[in-house]
Amino acid sequence: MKVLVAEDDLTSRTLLVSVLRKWGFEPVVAEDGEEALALLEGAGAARLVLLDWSMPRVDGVEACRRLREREDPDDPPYVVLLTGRSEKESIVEGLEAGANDYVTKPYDNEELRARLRVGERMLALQEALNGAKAALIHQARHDGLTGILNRRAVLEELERLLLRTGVVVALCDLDRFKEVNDRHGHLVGDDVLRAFASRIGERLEKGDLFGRYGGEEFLLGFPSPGENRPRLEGLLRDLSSRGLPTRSGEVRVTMSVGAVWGRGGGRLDLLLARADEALYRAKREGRDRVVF
Ligand code: GH3
Ligand code: MG
Ligand code: MG
Ligand code: MG
Ligand code: MG
Repeated sequence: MKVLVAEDDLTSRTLLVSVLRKWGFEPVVAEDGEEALALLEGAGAARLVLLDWSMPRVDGVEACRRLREREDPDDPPYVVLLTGRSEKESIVEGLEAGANDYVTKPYDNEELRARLRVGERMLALQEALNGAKAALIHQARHDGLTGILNRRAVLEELERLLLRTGVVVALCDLDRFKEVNDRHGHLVGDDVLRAFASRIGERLEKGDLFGRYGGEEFLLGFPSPGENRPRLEGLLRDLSSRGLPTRSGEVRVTMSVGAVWGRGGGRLDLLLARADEALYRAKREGRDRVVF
């Protein structure tokens, strides 16, 4: 792990660097606070920081304050002030400036090493937290079965497209899906829904939207009014000509689609109602078709 060492005194710096190397850290060296701030910027910078207090230009406490002001709240560096100032007021000032820890010189090697390990644990905890947060955010927007956008997310995205440019909304409903469940069981039905989502997903282009509206109903959104009928018909043919892989072999399904163009600035609920009417017509006219 990289450790940034900001220390103006050559002897202290050399000692610190050699002991850090011995412990397996990768020291990055700054000779004052300003250099430290520059080295701590950007991706790949050290997250563990050792700051001397008294340094020319920008001192350690000031560097610490500035670090805290500009830090990404999801990726704060772990800062240890390492200083000869041992009076209580300085310790309080250093910690209030945002230091995570405060070590006085002359420091004991074993203690410093243990305190750096505390820093590593804190950084690992932050990383785990970030991972969990990212997973939760993903879960909140994606359907658990198929992995595509869930109802809320796809409606949000359609709303956004509708505001900006207008959108073609295609409401897709698998035909006689109840029979798939009745014939093969619900687990195979679930496999079909997953395979369906990935089959459609393969054929999407950048900027297209695709999400699960609910059950065996899906929403597609295309940002431009042209060329969509042949694309939707291509999806239908693709679906009806090749079975979808499931745990008990291939299952062939078809879908019916109601598609409508929504002009920029229109209302999504009205657009969806029109798509639903078109879908109803597609079902009534024999299924496995698109109605615009
Ligand atoms: P239609 O052609 O008129 O759309 O007929 P359908 O059978 O597809 O329509 P219906 O709305 O009567 O039935 C939908 C079926 O989809 C019933 C329900 O059990 C099934 N279904 C909905 N969600 C899931 C799911 O997550 N997994 C499985 N396996 N089945 C689901
Ligand atoms: Mg100094
Ligand atoms: Mg349905
Ligand atoms: Mg159906
Ligand atoms: Mg139905």
